[in-house]
Amino acid sequence: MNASKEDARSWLGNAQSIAVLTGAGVSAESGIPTFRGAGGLWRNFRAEDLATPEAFAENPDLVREWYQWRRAAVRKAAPNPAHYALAKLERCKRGFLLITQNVDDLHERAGSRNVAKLHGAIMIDRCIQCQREREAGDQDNCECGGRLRPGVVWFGEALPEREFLRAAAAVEKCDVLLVVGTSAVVYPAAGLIPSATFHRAKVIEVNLEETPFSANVDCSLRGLAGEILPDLLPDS
Ligand code: BV8
Ligand code: ZN
Repeated sequence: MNASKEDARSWLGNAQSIAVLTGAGVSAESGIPTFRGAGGLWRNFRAEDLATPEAFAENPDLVREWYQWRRAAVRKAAPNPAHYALAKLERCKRGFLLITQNVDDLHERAGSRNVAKLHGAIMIDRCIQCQREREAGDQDNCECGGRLRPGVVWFGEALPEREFLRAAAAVEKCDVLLVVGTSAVVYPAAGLIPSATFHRAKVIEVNLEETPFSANVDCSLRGLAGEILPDLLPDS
């Protein structure tokens, strides 16, 4: 049963605790290319080909160039109405966690505070030798001589345990899970969606297209996150 936007708005208004799961679609209207959408390709490479330890070991310069290209897009980007709506929703709810698969910093720049970053942060560099982290810049090597890699989780790498446990716990106890702008194909992040349903939360999905979970969620809204989210906010 696909409930209406009005139902979704009242579920959010009545909820004691809300969890949100966002993907690249929430940053698309800020001009940041998504992974699998039309604009997501870079020189015909797929994210799965470059966002791996193997690709970095084989061709660190190419992988680094891809991240520098993406960082430039993040620096140029500004949060859009979807980011601001989620920051506003957090302020009017006692129980709230924003779980993001995104590695950009637009949620934080829009004012979101309680954020679980499942896949790390692109604006951070980490030394593969001494593990020291720093703001991403132009240098390729650490003072210790080790190569710098982006502070993100690559395919085949484990998610930061603390972040994932926070996300899983929030999803188990939330009244509503709001899923925004994700193709829901990357695990274990996507597994949070059926977990919410299993724990009897209402699940609302906002996406331009159908996802593997569209038929199972309680309310699947088609359209731009930047337009739908501000309209979903309970009148606070
Ligand atoms: C792990 C960081 C184990 C890097 C990313 C087979 C089956 C199941 C799983 C697997 C499998 N084979 C391998 C796996 C595991 C693998 C996986 O899930 N692969 C997938 C591809 C099948 N997962 C992993 O490897 C994870 N690790 O499992 O480790 C382990 C355990 C212990 C010890 C060792 C190992 C790690 C996954 C994390 C990978 N890193 N990113 C970087 O960014 O460079 S994932 C990458 O995809 C991004 O983080 C992104 O967020 C994520 C998901 O993509 P989306 O955000 O959904 O973006 P996408 O473009 O796909 O979709 C955008 C959506 O928005 C679309 O639906 C579109 O319609 C919509 N949209 C667009 N514009 C708008 C919009 N909606 C609304 N408004 C708009 N304006
Ligand atoms: Zn170092």
